[in-house]
Amino acid sequence: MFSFFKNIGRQSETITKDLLEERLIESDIEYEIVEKILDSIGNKTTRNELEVILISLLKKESFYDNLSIREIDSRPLVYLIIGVNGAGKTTTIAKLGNIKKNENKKVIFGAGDTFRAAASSQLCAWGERLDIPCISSKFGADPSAVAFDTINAAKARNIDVAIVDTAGRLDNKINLKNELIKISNTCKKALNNNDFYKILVIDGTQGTQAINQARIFNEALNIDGIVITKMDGTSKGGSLISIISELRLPILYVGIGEGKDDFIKFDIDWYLKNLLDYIFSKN
Ligand SMILES: Nc1nc2c(ncn2[C@@H]2O[C@H](COP(=O)(O)OP(=O)(O)OP(=O)(O)O)[C@@H](O)[C@H]2O)c(=O)[nH]1
Ligand SMILES: [Mg+2]
Repeated sequence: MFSFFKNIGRQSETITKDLLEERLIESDIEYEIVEKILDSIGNKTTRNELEVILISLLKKESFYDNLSIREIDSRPLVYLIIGVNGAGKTTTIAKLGNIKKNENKKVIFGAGDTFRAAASSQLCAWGERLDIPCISSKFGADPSAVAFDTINAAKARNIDVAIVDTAGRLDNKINLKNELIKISNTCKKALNNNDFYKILVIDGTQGTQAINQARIFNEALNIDGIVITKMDGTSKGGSLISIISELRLPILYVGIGEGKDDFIKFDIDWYLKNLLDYIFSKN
């Protein structure tokens, strides 16, 4: 079975269309994409031929041209973290904060999920463990106000990176999309119109469902990049293909556990190599 972290072993030169179909399905690639791949090959395929097809799904126009996040060099650098309920946003904020801290950056957290009573304390508890200050407000407060206060605190305390949490779900009366647009506008205002990153967190075990949700978030706010969580909970990495090929957004990190260090930088060439190794493995 295709696993992100396993070494696959001996490789075949070519494989038949039938075996290719089997392996693509096994690795959790959406059938629509499987069909697209199968349509572009003959009865057999080589690794090189398949690599070209996958590259056209996963990269920009050329092999050397990866999807990458746009450069923003304003200070404080703000990350607004969005995604559905339970995707792993708060944990991702802790992991990202930890990485930035290890790069000797001063970091602050903003507990912008005021919808769930325990959400603020969950993020601020991470802040305590990581020695990162955390701005929070009371349950039910306006999340935009928390974002505003966090950015202002970052400015006042000369902090490099501010990471703001959001709720994945809101009261029916409040439209999540409108709320996210409001927080986003507030961040921009607090930054005197400077740009900031909007990062979408997706649960990697959710497959197609996650993509549908991602599409909605991306329509509401133009997302800059994606973090895929819980890849330790699935041996299959095929859902990443759908996410990249459909959304055309860079994947920044992959979550591989619940701890602060269970986070790896995503490398598309490494991913592609592992996927091809699996598809062409002899066993
Ligand atoms: N195995 C594993 N678990 C993860 C990973 N990332 C997050 N989790 C767990 O998934 C659960 C939900 O994570 P949270 O970070 O609370 O998710 P959230 O998106 O903030 O959830 P809400 O605040 O309810 O919207 C927690 O139990 C996390 O420990 C990961 O990469 N691997
Ligand atoms: Mg949360």
